[in-house]
Amino acid sequence: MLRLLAFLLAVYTVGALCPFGFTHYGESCYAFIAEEMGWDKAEDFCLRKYGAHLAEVKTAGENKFIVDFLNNNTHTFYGYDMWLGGTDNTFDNSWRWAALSNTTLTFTDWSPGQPDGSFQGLERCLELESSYNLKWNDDDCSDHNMFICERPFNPPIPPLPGVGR
Ligand SMILES: *[C@@H]1O[C@H](CO)[C@@H](O)[C@H](O)[C@H]1NC(C)=O
Ligand SMILES: *[C@@H]1O[C@H](CO)[C@@H](O)[C@H](O)[C@H]1NC(C)=O
Ligand SMILES: [Ca+2]
Ligand SMILES: [Ca+2]
Ligand SMILES: [Ca+2]
Repeated sequence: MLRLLAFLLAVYTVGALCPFGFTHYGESCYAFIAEEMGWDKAEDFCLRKYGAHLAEVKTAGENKFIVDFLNNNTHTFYGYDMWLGGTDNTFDNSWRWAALSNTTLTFTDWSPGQPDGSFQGLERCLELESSYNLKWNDDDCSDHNMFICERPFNPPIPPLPGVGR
């Protein structure tokens, strides 16, 4: 019983409320997936495997967290582009976080000259482009990229009875 309490307390205090392999930032947990696939397959992977979606990056702080994580883990991610959950699937430069919330992009971090839809007008999925210092780029959705899944951080569990009072 004591051991169980100690375990619960440890989980509680380190805030380990993201699933294994996920990293916590703000209200969300993120998994950085070192497998390459097309945008649709990547979204499906997040959903099937983790009940998550491709990441929706809505603030400068969230963007910085993701870029910092990738720069801190260059042994795995250096030189790879990373899908995010944004698409322009109506071909009219109306970018949306289509994977989950279907809201328009508010914060953006486009690389200069992007989005340019340059692949025969078919670049309509959002990525962090390694050759643009992980700034945002539109690219062909069928390209095989690594990607980032995001799911909500579990709400804090209530205080344990008799602990910390
Ligand atoms: C990146 O590394 C720095 C320096 O060790 C650390 O302070 C920061 O929390 C790390 N950020 C992420 C998102 O891993
Ligand atoms: C997303 O929102 C747009 C604009 O409101 C709407 O036209 C579109 O049908 C929505 N898509 C989905 C999948 O809900
Ligand atoms: Ca988000
Ligand atoms: Ca690319
Ligand atoms: Ca582009």
